[in-house]
Amino acid sequence: MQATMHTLATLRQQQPRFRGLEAGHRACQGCGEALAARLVTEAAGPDVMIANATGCLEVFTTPYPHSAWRLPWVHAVFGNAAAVAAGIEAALKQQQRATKVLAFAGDGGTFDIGFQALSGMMERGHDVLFVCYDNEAYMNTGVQRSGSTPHAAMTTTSPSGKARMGKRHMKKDILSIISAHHIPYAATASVAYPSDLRKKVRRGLLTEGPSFLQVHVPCPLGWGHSGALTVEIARLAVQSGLFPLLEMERGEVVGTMPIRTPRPVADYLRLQGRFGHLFGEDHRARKELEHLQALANRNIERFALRGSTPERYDTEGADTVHRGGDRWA
Ligand SMILES: Cc1ncc(C[n+]2csc(CCOP(=O)(O)OP(=O)(O)O)c2C)c(N)n1
Ligand code: SF4
Ligand SMILES: [Mg+2]
Repeated sequence: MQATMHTLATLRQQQPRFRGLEAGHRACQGCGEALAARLVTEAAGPDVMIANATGCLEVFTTPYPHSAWRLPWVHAVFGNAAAVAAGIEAALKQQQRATKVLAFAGDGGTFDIGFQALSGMMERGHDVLFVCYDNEAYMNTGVQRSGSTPHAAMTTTSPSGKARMGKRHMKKDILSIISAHHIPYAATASVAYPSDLRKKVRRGLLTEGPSFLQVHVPCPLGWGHSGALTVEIARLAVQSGLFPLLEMERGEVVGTMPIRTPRPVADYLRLQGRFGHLFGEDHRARKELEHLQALANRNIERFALRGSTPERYDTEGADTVHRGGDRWA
């Protein structure tokens, strides 16, 4: 039997799925952001353009002269991904082209420095899907705290010691701030639930006007865990109620992923070095743990997340292992 000769090009042609982000980039092992970007671009398909803010995703995919992107992609600065995406969208509209526009940014490029550009883009009604890869700190520059860093998490600028136990302040409720713009579609997603994530990307892209997706992406380096635990940790964030999966239309919650059996927040926190000080001898630790548990309980109550019966689409029934995206012609 004659062996088929494969080149890299023929192997790629035979791959059933579209891959917008190619293997061979320089992210850390187990990087949740890299996995999420792959899933987002798989779901979005080839007819898109991306404006990407400065941050880990930009840096590990494009060390000059290489690029891991198989899509039209442009680097925006740290604070203006939404403005660049809005400009691209306006130009495409003028040319009467149907290509969709995505903006990518980390939590720093969304919650903090990128927020005014994002707010303006939403207020002007641009047809852009803004994806925030939320790893809860400024990872690219060495793990500084951001407006998204959770209360009590340790970063290089919110250390734990005599004066305080990690970050003093609360994680910003970005979804509420976004929903105050009354945009047609906003949602949260997690790398632990890829089918749910892909569905939300498609919904965002099908929506006319601005849409927003906040994806929870563990960062092994900044969170202090093994890269092998990325998906498990992301899943526990959802199952504990600390990171609820929601969909909103024009500011109203229209969908949630029910939690079948809520897990204690301690199960999520103790796997991560950034919360290690909460499990030592320090007498302040118990109070902090109670506080974080209360935040999770409040989410479960506020969004009525408690599932009463096992459902296919809940935190245990939802597809967490099915891999691969759509086939694109
Ligand atoms: C105006 C400006 N200030 C600071 C920086 C340095 N800087 C580049 S990326 C970054 C942090 C990015 O954090 P985030 O948006 O959360 O993305 P991550 O790297 O965590 O994915 C910082 C502080 C910059 N490039 N421009
Ligand atoms: S530092 Fe974190 S976000 Fe950046 S590449 Fe490594 S794992 Fe990914
Ligand atoms: Mg970040």
